[in-house]
Amino acid sequence: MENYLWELELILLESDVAHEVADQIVSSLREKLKNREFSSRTDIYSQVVSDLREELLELIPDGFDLLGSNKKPTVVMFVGPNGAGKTTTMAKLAKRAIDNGKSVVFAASDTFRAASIEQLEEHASRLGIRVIKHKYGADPAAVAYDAINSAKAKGIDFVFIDTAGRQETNRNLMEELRKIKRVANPDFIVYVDEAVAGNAIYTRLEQFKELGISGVVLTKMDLDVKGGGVITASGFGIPILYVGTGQGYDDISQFDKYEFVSQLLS
Ligand SMILES: Nc1nc2c(ncn2[C@@H]2O[C@H](COP(=O)(O)OP(=O)(O)OP(=O)(O)O)[C@@H](O)[C@H]2O)c(=O)[nH]1
Ligand SMILES: [Mg+2]
Repeated sequence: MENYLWELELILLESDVAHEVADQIVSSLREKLKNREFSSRTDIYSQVVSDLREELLELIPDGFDLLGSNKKPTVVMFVGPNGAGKTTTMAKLAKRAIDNGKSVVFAASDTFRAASIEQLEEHASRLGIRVIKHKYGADPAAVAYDAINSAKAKGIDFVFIDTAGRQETNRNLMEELRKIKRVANPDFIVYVDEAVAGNAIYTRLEQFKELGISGVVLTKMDLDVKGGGVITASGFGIPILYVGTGQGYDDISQFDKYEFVSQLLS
């Protein structure tokens, strides 16, 4: 039995699952298998696979579609590391919302990175969405505040708040994000990371977790990924809501854990 579990731990690590989460899965599987009786080797193998399936389905929380929210406006704040795909994901979800007959306004609360406001405006003009913006270097929380007020005045369904991803020594990103949260009081805080980051998602998400993350979006699933990112992110008990599967606006889908686990174990 220990051999199987050891082999499984290696497979998880090779699939780029963070060791903290791999350990968690293997220990819990060991407990499940402890009291079982086996008559043959193949028996053990198939039991391990079926217990692993059950274990993964228990570990990975059920997702939900935040675009189903009927609160007006529903305020969603997007956070995550540099270059993970926050702005692109916001645009994709905005397109989805519009396709469902909803309206969206963007808050350009990344007032830090060069060209971030123009990038957001480019998406917005293609999608026919208004952007609430201030100047570069302005207070991101104030931008969010203005966007929410504008949405309230105009009866807009969703406010999507873009935020900066970069951390600089003289600027505390977490402090800034906490302030936006305090001022905007978002209904959802969405953590966006790239699936290709695999086990590295563990330390990154650990940093952002204190904000109170409602759900995760994993981008770049179209690139070569081994599934480790999904399992690692799930180790925090936070649901994965959507996966990004390309650079186009329609390259996003709701995450389906049953499909994911089936593919992983096939
Ligand atoms: N292949 C692929 N590329 C993606 C996906 N999502 C985003 N990208 C690309 O990733 C790059 C970074 O995306 P952004 O949306 O600018 O990322 P960001 O998190 O806003 O970046 P910063 O604002 O600089 O922190 C862009 O070139 C996107 O086109 C995806 O699902 N698949
Ligand atoms: Mg961005």
